[in-house]
Amino acid sequence: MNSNLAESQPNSLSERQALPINDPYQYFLENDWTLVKNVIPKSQIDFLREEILKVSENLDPNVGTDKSSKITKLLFKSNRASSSLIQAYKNQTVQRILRSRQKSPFIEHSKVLAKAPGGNETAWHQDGAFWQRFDPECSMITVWIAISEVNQSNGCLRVLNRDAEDGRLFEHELVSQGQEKRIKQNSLQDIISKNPVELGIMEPGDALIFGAKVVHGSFPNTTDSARLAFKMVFQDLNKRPKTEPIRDQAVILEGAQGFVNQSIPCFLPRLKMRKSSAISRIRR
Ligand SMILES: O=C(O)CCC(=O)C(=O)O
Repeated sequence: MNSNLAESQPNSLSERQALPINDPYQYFLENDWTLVKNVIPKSQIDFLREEILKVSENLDPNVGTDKSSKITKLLFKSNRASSSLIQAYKNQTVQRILRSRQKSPFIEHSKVLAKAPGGNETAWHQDGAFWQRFDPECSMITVWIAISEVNQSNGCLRVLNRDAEDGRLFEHELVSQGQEKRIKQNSLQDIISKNPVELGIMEPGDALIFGAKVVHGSFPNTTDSARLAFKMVFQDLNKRPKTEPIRDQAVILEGAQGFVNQSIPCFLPRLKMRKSSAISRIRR
């Protein structure tokens, strides 16, 4: 857990609101992250939240943000829930953003991210530090969708805006019994002092979208309710190293406008999966 930043900037952040972003696509091009409003309509979000809550009774506050794949799989047993997530993927702005970097995006992985009441903060990190083997160019893009309201009290994301050091992947160290990584403390102090922190304050259905080098983390959840989110992480099929087979849970669909995960069984009949040819393409 990284307490240094929280201690170094407690008050400057307490009154802050989310940035108003007028042109999310342009903002992404300039900053490597952005916020897109309403990628899942409010009418569908309540259902998604209920579905997640049904299977989220035993969240552990000590793990920061719970990333159980069991919850994700259970969620996707519901056709209605999965349709909402397809809708988020097909959102015009989300598509423009993904396509600005990726010719053939597929879901490399997806997770429900539930922060329990009392859940710890998630330390400052860059996702690229976790993915170097299979995403050496740091080209993967995360679409992090708020399922509940997300604010500073219940553990919203916080991101650092780009600066002159843009393009660097910082040194990380393992924390939380090797389950998480954080940027090493000496680098962190330096980065934090030079870069503005922005908060991902979001309404249910909004999406924070960010590249693999964006320095980010999340606040602790000091409320009595779980903070719920869902993320889909996209990779360009062409950027996957030939030596790294697509993980079992990722399925490539040729000819479809996007690619889905094997842990989402309800997608498969609808989109007529052609897994074997795609995987052999990847392994070539
Ligand atoms: O959802 C959270 O609290 C943290 C998520 C995160 O940092 C990540 O997925 O990289």
